[in-house]
Amino acid sequence: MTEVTKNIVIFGEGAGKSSVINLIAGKPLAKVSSDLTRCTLAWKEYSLPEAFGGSRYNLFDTMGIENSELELDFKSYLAALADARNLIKTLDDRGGIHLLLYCIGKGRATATLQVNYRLFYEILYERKVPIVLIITHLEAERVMEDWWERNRATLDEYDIRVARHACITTVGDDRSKYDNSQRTIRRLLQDSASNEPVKRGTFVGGRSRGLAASFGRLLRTRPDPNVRALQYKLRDRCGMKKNVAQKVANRII
Ligand SMILES: Nc1nc2c(ncn2[C@@H]2O[C@H](COP(=O)(O)OP(=O)(O)OP(=O)(O)O)[C@@H](O)[C@H]2O)c(=O)[nH]1
Ligand SMILES: [Mg+2]
Repeated sequence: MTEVTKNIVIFGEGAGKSSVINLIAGKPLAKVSSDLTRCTLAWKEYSLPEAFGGSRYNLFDTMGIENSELELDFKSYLAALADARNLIKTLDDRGGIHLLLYCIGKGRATATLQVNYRLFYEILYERKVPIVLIITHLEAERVMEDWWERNRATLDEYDIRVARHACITTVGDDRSKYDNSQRTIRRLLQDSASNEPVKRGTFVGGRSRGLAASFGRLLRTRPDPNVRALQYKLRDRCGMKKNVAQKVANRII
């Protein structure tokens, strides 16, 4: 029987995305940040050396998405979103995606988590792809799963709904927690990745946008209604200010 290959995208702030890839692979494939500088500068693909659960896996590491309105940070925020959009298009051309991993750190659940969840899952991926939550940095917990018990009510309040979750550590100091984390996350991939690849499909406005937008620019008419609809969504669902939503919409349309 031929094995299917599943495409898994991992996103989130700099909370350990690359480390999670290495944990799943069981070897250091992806470069991990060693200081405060951002490490992953554009999406990158890693093919897992071993198949499990009857599938092979391609993991797509993405740029961290720290949102800040400081100009320099805002530029890299926009770059991260443009890169995420580019990955979706690439995967559409390659057949689609099977699972989204939202990777967060052990801190308390906050409103930023909600914004990023909505931005990626709801707006960029249009809720079409299964999503799971990975919580890292939990090695100091006696029982790592306790994080979930403490935070699940807050996640519910923020309306962050995921098919499954994994409370883990990616560091190997405590061998049994590390092994446990690896087993948990591999099982998660196996159980949560969709059987069929999902295509994100045409972006808001799709092909027709090109022509309409060019004419719009030529005639200096009002902006494309699809761009305006997206700006509205970004303001309404992600709480962005008007000028921020305009810039973001132009990067992800
Ligand atoms: N203690 C602890 N440290 C971790 C864990 N996971 C990641 N780290 C550390 O957190 C830092 C960031 O990890 P990365 O894997 O580079 O995070 P990232 O999300 O890929 O970061 P960017 O690519 O910059 O967005 C590194 O110093 C890691 O060693 C964990 O479970 N526990
Ligand atoms: Mg990284």
